[in-house]
Amino acid sequence: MTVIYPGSFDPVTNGHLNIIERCSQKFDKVIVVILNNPAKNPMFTSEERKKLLQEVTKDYDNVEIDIYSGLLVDYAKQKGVSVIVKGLRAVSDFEYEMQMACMNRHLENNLETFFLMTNNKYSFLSSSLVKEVAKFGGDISRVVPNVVEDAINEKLKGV
Ligand code: COD
Repeated sequence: MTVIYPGSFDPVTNGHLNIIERCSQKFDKVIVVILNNPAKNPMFTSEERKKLLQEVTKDYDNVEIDIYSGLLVDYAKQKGVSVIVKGLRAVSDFEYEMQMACMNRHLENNLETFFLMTNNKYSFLSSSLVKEVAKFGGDISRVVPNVVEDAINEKLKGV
């Protein structure tokens, strides 16, 4: 079975990577797609996010990285995939994720969303917090891959 793991990935964290790794072990193919979340103002361009995701997933043969501009349901239809995977960190994620899952199924009846619980180690982790900690000089070396840490620091130098 092929699944789609959608997100902003601005940038990819060890929490995202853990979900990707677990999906790659359970499913035949995982398409990680970078989409636009209108509520967020990204630090990285979609192409930069794609490069970082490609770099940190290069050891997984069944993981593909893509970018799409538009509705997730349209992307899924285009790819012929009917299962979306999302990660859940805390109760606070639940309401928003449930709304999106229901709206996506409302738009495309055949589309299911499977949820994977975060690994406890990463339950506190989000791209936004990582960027905030880095901005104020905190240590992010244990929450993102090295290449992502370097990319964030590079961006912050340019601010
Ligand atoms: N542990 C486990 N899971 C995690 C962790 C962690 N530490 N961090 C993040 N995750 C999960 C999130 O819960 C989410 O499922 C996924 O990883 C991606 O997270 P983000 O933060 O990178 O991405 P989001 O939440 O901003 O993604 C939102 C989308 C871009 C998927 C959404 O806005 C969307 O579908 N946009 C396209 C337009 C569309 O179709 N809109 C209608 C939606 S109903």
